[in-house]
Amino acid sequence: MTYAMIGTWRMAYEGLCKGIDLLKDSGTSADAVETSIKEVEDYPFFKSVGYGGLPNQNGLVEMDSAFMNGDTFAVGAVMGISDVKNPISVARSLSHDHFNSVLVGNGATEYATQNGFERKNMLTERAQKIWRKRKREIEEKNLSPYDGHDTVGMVSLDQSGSISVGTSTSGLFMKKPGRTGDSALVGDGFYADSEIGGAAATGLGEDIMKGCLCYEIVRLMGTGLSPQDACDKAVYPFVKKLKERYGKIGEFSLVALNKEGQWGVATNVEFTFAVGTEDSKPAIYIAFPGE
Ligand code: SD4
Repeated sequence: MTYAMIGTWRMAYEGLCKGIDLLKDSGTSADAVETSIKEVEDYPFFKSVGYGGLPNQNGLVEMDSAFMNGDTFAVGAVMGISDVKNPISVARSLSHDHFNSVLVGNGATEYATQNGFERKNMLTERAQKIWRKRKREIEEKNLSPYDGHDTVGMVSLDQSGSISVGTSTSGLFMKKPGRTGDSALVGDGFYADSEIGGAAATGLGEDIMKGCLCYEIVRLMGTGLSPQDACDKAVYPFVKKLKERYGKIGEFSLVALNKEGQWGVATNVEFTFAVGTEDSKPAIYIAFPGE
């Protein structure tokens, strides 16, 4: 059996290389997802994930993360968790529970603390500086506060045919306390079914969730479409509909992988992503808005 992994944005690359190494050595897709996302969460210069992530309106870094096992459909997720080093590990741990597998705010942080997950002040000096500057600009120039957001999403296929997916983000910069997006919502920001494939999203969660886009991509792959055709068919007609009916639309990008290790992407903005497969070394690619 083959193995493969796809991740959103340039920031996914180093983590994805680690994930691919695991998969090559017969590691599980779940370990590949967790390891690769932890790498992104730990890197202090990515402004939208984990340590160094930009804070909310009140200056607090509130993070969303999710994990899904495509063999069992087990899902674990945290929303608005703070002061925890690796939200993805908390999400994966929660996926083992049938009850209480999605936790928000203080409850998520409390679970992490009680279960021995490493605590950490995730707000860096650099993130604080950017926050202060942005706050000034917003006040002086009367700008929209919401500027900048990215999620790392990883979809992984291992040699036993198992597919897992994970996401992690500090969400929309300057978001209101308690705001969440698509990244920890199953079917919206992520989905996996090992008999078919998996998908992950990045972009303006408020709009991604309107289309349940990750579920839709996996569903379409299940009808026999390639990951690229499924991405095209799920995303572009929805972009068109949303523009027509809602009037405006945020930026978003989706990645997909199927059980043969084939992949696809769809985006309405210039988008970098990383892919590694049994046949092609990990590399960074760029996609342009399609229709
Ligand atoms: C959210 N989807 O919170 C996330 C953020 C993101 O590119 O991915 N932005 O809405």
